Parts: sequence; structure tokens; C-alpha cells
Amino acid sequence: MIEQVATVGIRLPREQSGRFESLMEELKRLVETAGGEVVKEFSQARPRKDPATLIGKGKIEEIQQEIAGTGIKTVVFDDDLTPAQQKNIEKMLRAKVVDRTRLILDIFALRARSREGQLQIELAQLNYLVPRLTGAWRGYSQQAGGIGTRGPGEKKIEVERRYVRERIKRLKKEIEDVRQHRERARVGRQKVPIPQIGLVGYTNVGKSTLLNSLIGKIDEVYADDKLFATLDPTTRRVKLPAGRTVLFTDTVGFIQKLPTELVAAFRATLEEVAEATLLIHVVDAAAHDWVEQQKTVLEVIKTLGAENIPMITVFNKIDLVPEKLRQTLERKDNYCISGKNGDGLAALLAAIEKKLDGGLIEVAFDLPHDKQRLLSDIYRTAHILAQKSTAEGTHFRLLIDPANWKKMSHDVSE
Ligand SMILES: Nc1nc2c(ncn2[C@@H]2O[C@H](COP(=O)(O)OP(=O)(O)OP(=O)(O)O)[C@@H](O)[C@H]2O)c(=O)[nH]1
Ligand SMILES: [Mg+2]
Repeated sequence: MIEQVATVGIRLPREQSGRFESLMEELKRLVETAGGEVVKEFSQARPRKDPATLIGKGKIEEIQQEIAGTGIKTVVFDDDLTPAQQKNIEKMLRAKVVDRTRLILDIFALRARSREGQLQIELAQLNYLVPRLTGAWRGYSQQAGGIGTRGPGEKKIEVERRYVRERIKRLKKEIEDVRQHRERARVGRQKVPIPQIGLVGYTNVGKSTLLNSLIGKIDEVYADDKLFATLDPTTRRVKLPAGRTVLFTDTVGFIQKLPTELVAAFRATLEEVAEATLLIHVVDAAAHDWVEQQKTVLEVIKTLGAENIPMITVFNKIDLVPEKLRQTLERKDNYCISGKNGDGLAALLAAIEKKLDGGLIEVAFDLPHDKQRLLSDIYRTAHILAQKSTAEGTHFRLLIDPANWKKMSHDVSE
């Protein structure tokens, strides 16, 4: 049976118009993604958050009366709750109380497939739990009060906390091992490195669909109309128009109020973003709040320390956008694409090529017959301007990364 859920949002003053609505709409989609159904929505406008109960006590009583006797046993708050707030509200509502962070952690736990993903999500969940263990214990001893509160109750929580702390330590070590393993694999894979291009963007903007289109396959990478369809990074080779190969990495999407526990735990995964040569920021032009989404993504990129990586912004789902908006976007020299029907992809690839070629140097040389093994490195890493067979081998004129050229140049004659 589908879990029936009520959502609660708090509308603070000076909030941008429309932001509250889009957050609540997104919360509804998050609940659905987690397997629930929102049957009631509550909101309260307040000058500030209440430290004990987030919203007013009167409002909570009202919610309690509204949900009593219905099938609603779960109440989801859009704002993060302190352990104390969560406990107070649960007591008043007599229902399970979940906040946005907890909800997102739940979805990630449902979705994590790879070993690394599972380790990371467990770490994030435990980090979320630790302060709540303390909170529960404090609440318990206050409730019981006085003599006898130093009994087994406290000991049990102590044991639990120690267990959790130990587990966190072990998880961190395991994640570090996986990370180092991946790092070694990456370095080993490529003596002469090829550019890595990171697809970044808000969740559900069409990053995975775009990657599928670029590799010319419909469903090689899982894409779906769900939030956080992708958790584990996927890397695929793509050939640019002039023949050079690059790697595209598709990774987890971002969201407003992305839990800090999650960013910390997924640091290893998100490192793929921080190490890219170039970022493609995919924006869903058909989302009514794409401006807000774009801002969120730029903030997360900054948290990851990736804000200095060159970036190309593309407006996706252009097939769904009214002609007028499309024209406005194009007039400002934006790339408008449809990952679904392939519109605009050729122009995007050409733009990527141009951007990557920015730091390259032009070289001309003869590759002798006995050095033909270098051919694959050349095709993989260089932008070939001219190629001609000669009596001694092959003559090349290319654009190449200076560092790559250094590794190759002593094998050829200029
Ligand atoms: N009409 C239209 N739909 C698209 C386009 N690109 C993607 N979609 C749809 O948008 C939904 C989300 O696409 P995904 O590729 O899974 O998006 P994502 O950015 O990888 O999402 P997460 O992995 O969940 O962060 C899917 O239902 C796609 O079919 C497009 O250009 N046009
Ligand atoms: Mg995806």
C-alpha cells in the first residue's frame, strides 16, 4: 500500500515570490520518488522559525486534528528539523515526522546500486543519526528526571553511540580505499590523458538522456522522469567532429537544500566533477523555475571547489519550450538542445571542441613507420588538422595539449 503523507512548509518573509511554491512542488515529487503520496499540504507564513516546533504550536494542533482518523501516518517538513524540534512535533502530532534531508537520504538509500554508493549513503545516514541519538537520550532523561536516570537507559545509548562512531570510522576508511582504487585505475588507464567532460545540473534536467544521445544509444545509461535517477557516475567515450575522443561523465544531480551530510559523504563521487577539464551545465529550459535551479547548481559547484573549471551552459528540453523563449535564449548566444531528439547536439560538440582546443598548440611532424604504435595516442588525444602518407611514414599537422606533446615529441621528427 502506498504511504499517505502530509507535507508542511513554512513561508518566511522576504522570500522570492514563487520560491515557496516551487520548493513545495519539489517536496511532493520527492515524496513520490520515495514511494509515498501527498494527500494533504499545510503551510504557515511566519516572521521566523519557532526554535521548539518550527511552526506555531497552534498550527501543529490544527494539523493533528486534520490528520487524526485519516490514513496519514507520516508528516514531511520541507525545512530541516533539529533533533529537539522533530521530537516535540512527533509527540504533538502522534505521527512519524520526516524532514527534507531525511527524505533525500531515504531516496538515495533506495537508489544506491554500487558498493561505493551504498557506503556513502550509509555514512550520510549515520551522520544524520548521531545528534539525534544524543537528543533522544537528553529528552528521555529529562522526562524521567532525578533518581534512576543514570541507569541502563543511558548506558544503552552510550553503547549505541559508540557503535555508530565505530561504524562511521570504518565506513570512512572503506570509502577512502574505494576512492584510491579508482584514482589508481584512472591514472593507470591513461598515460596520455584525454579530456574529461563533466555533465552537471539540477536533478531531472536530462543529463543521462544527453549522454545516451551523445553515444548514439537510446538506453545505455539509465534515464527516467524521477528525481535522482542517477547516483553513480558513469563515464563514456565520445568522438568529437574532428575525430578526437573525449570522456563524458554523467553524475548525480543537484537539488535545493542538498543535505550537507550527503555532500560530505558523496565527496568521492563528486570529485569526478572537480577533476573535469570542462563542465557542461545542463539546464532544463522547460522547468518553470530553471533560473532558481541554475543558481543552486552554481552554488554546489562552488562548494565542490570546481568553480574555476571552464563551463558551457546548455538549455535542454528545447523541444518543450515555447518558440519565444527559445528565440530569447538563442539571441543571447546560449546553446539550445534537445537530448531527446538530438537537436543542437552537433553545434554543442563543435563548441566543446573549440573550447578544448583553446589551450592547445599546433605542431607538424613526420611519424616514421616504426613509430606507428603512437597512432592510437594521436587519434585519441589530438585534434588532427592534416594527415598525409609519405615515403617515410605519415606526416601530421595537429593541435595537441602541450603536456601530451612533451611525452610524444622525442619519438617523432619535426
Ligand atoms: N522532451 C524532452 N524530454 C527530455 C529531454 N531530455 C530528457 N528528457 C526527459 O527528462 C527526464 C529526465 O531525464 P534524465 O536524463 O534521467 O535526467 P537526469 O538529469 O539524468 O536526472 P537525474 O539522474 O535524476 O539527476 C526523462 O523522462 C527524459 O526522457 C529533452 O530534451 N526533451
Ligand atoms: Mg541521470
